[in-house]
Amino acid sequence: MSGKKPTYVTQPHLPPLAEFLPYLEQIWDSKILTNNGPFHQELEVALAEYLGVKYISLFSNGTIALVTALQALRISGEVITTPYTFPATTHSLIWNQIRPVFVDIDTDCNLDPSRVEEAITPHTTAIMPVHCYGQPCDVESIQEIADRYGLKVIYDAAHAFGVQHRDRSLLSFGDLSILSFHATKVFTTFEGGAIICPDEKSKRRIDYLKNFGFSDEVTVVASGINGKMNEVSAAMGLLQLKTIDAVLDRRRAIEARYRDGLADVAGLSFLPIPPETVGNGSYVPIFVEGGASRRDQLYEFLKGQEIHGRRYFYPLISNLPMYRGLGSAAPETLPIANQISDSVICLPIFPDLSDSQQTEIIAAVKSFF
Ligand code: T4K
Repeated sequence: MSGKKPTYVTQPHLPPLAEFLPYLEQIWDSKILTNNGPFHQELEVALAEYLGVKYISLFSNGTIALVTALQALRISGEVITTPYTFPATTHSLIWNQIRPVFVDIDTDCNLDPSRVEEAITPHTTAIMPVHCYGQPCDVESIQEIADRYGLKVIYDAAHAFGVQHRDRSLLSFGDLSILSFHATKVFTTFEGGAIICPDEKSKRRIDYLKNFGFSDEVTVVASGINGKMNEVSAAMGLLQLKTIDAVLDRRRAIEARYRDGLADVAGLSFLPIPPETVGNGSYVPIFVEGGASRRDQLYEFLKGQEIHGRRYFYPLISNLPMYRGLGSAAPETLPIANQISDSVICLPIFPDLSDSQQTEIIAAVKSFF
């Protein structure tokens, strides 16, 4: 231990506690703690407006939102998805008795649409891509394939809060998109998530599904789950929304400074900046040449200086014990995902990261190389 204060890959941006207390007082006064309470209703409206989407259904976390999105569209059989993600994406399929079919990613870390068609079988019902690090998937190509084969598209947009693509919300593409509001995310409600719905009818079904299937006090229309967001989380969301523009600006500025400060380092690269996109600075992945052992050396070197990057996403999901037996999980069929997973480190990025902390991180990475 160096005695130095650790810098983690991320950290929530918390408002002053005094600003949260009036919300808590309201909750204490009303004694409404959950079940579509007033803050929950207010946050759904405010978020839909802020994000520029039609309807939102709030959830207790992003994983239950994914599980419910698949239920809502009655997805079954096989779903084409990316191996380069957090376990929640793939696990949500298993929790619905759906077989994941892995397709390789492109160098942008997102599902490669040119590889999707060859993975379609008579059992395929949907495509579930991830906007990895908030970088837009090739939404047009994916939709074109889905339309041609009659498939649904569910985006795991856990990282994509506030991202604009071609002058519209990235969350408005596909049939449904899900968000995560976990403590480590750009916008947090402690734990939380959401499904972005294109119309009132799909929101209504999703609202039933997240509340055990109740459509009214005595009618249960589906075998739903408990996916509701509580009032304390919803209040946190309302408070977070007040500063979200400044938070996104700060994150984008930090990302730009990393790109600038490390631009000339040989043996290290960044993702290309996606065209026609306003990003959210949610993650800053760097890719280290020389294979996993070289990447791990950098990871340990930084850790020794209390700089705790994270290897998002390593190990690759298709190499995990519960998935590696699938035909589509063979490493030979997923060369880019395996290579990127062995080379990635996400650097610390969060609004309260100071310039001097970032200067130290940049200097540490440079000194390694
Ligand atoms: N789909 C995708 C593509 C996802 O990335 C995720 C979640 C999901 C779906 C599922 O959404 P949720 O069901 O989680 O809403 C973290 C998060 O737990 C997870 O939400 C996130 N993706 C994933 C990328 O990162 P870990 O295991 O790396 O978290 P942890 O606890 O190691 O935290 C990382 C660092 O953040 C810590 O070193 C310190 C800091 N931290 C963490 C927490 C929990 C804080 O400063 N405060 C905190 O409260 O998974």
